[in-house]
Amino acid sequence: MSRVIDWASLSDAGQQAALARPALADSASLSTQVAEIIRNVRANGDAALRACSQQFDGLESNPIALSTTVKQAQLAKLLPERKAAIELAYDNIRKFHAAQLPRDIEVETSTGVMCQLKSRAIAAVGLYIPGGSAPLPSTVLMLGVPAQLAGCERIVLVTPPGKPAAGDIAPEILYAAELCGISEIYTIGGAQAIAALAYGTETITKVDKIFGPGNRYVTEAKQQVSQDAKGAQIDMPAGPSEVLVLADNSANAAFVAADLLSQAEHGPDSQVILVSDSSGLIAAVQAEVASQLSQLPRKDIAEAALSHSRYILTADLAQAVTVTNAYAPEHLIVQTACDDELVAQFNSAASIFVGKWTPESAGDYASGTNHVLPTYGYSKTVSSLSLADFYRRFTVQKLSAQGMRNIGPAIVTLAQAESLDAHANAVRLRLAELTTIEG
Ligand code: HSO
Ligand code: ZN
Repeated sequence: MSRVIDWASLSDAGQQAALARPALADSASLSTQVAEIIRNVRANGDAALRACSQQFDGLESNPIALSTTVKQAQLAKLLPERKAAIELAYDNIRKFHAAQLPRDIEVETSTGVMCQLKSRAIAAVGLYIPGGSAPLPSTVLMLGVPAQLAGCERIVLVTPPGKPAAGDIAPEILYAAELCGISEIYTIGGAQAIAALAYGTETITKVDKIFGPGNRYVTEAKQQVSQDAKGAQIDMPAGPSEVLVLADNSANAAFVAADLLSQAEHGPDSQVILVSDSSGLIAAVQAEVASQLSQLPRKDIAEAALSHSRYILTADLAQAVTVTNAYAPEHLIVQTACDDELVAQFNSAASIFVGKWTPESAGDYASGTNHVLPTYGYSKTVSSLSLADFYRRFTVQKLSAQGMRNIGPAIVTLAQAESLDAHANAVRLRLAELTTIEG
């Protein structure tokens, strides 16, 4: 169990260290390995993908494209209560994202000068759905619902091949995909899947933008393809998942512990932090964590994450808010006697969960908000995934003769100030023509 950090007793450097994220280890060799996988997929297409399935997933054969027959056979296994739960989550996520529909705007900035801002769906998007220790149908909904609402022409889903056969994709993933109108599904994962989406192979046509969480290889591959103009855009940078709970002595220690553990079970590198002005609450939460942990099937993973968890005692709630803002957590849960007052003071969390009835699990699955969020402190400037991420925005403008008369002289002056004479001429010629017409 981690020791309690007394915030007020730390130096500035100590405070910074207490909130530091783990260094993303081994990045030089990771980036070389990933670059080699990408090179291989670009050079050898499907054959490279099949070789990767053999090497990394231990599969003798992988047809890559999921067939309708295999899909139907998997879907038949879906339990009715799971189907209903997926439908409830789908409806709420759809409602919340449908309300985010961008509207085109048109503004006449000066008389005769019309400026428009328009949004159009990105044509082809690729959704990466992790397999690994837990397949995540909820992530299909978080990515698939906005892609569907935006009206992307192609929505491609890739997910690791499954065991023992390549088509063993969880029925929950397939049903969530079906609700989102996704029919193009490929059984590949890892950096090779990102390479295939970004550059295309014989079977997979390239996409414009890649979304979704993944392990270190997937994250690194997304970074690399996004830096290549011939590659693909990506949703956001990513690091290990995090939760910070801010609680006072009015909080329910069992609820707080359960929330910390729900993040800890995601992976050994998950970040879990409790900030409180009450040493009594911290002690109660630590006791609860110990007892709840022993019951968890994924206790080994959670325990590994908890070994670098932090319990921070602050002098008061104001200091707790300062700590929270400095850390900039991906998920922030607040359970105090004055939640609403505190919410107004948070300035850097990606997704905030307010009050004892609002566990992170609500937003992870079914309340309607998106669970694809910036981690690793990026939430200071990067936003949580929203409908806007599935669009590109562009502008349209049109000047009438009157518009040219109105702003032309100012443009000439500015062009001269920048010593860009050709720019000035493009306007001068027109102003001269207008004088001729007017006689
Ligand atoms: N907490 C994860 C999302 C998730 N949780 C999926 C359960 N399933 C990252 O926001
Ligand atoms: Zn989660």
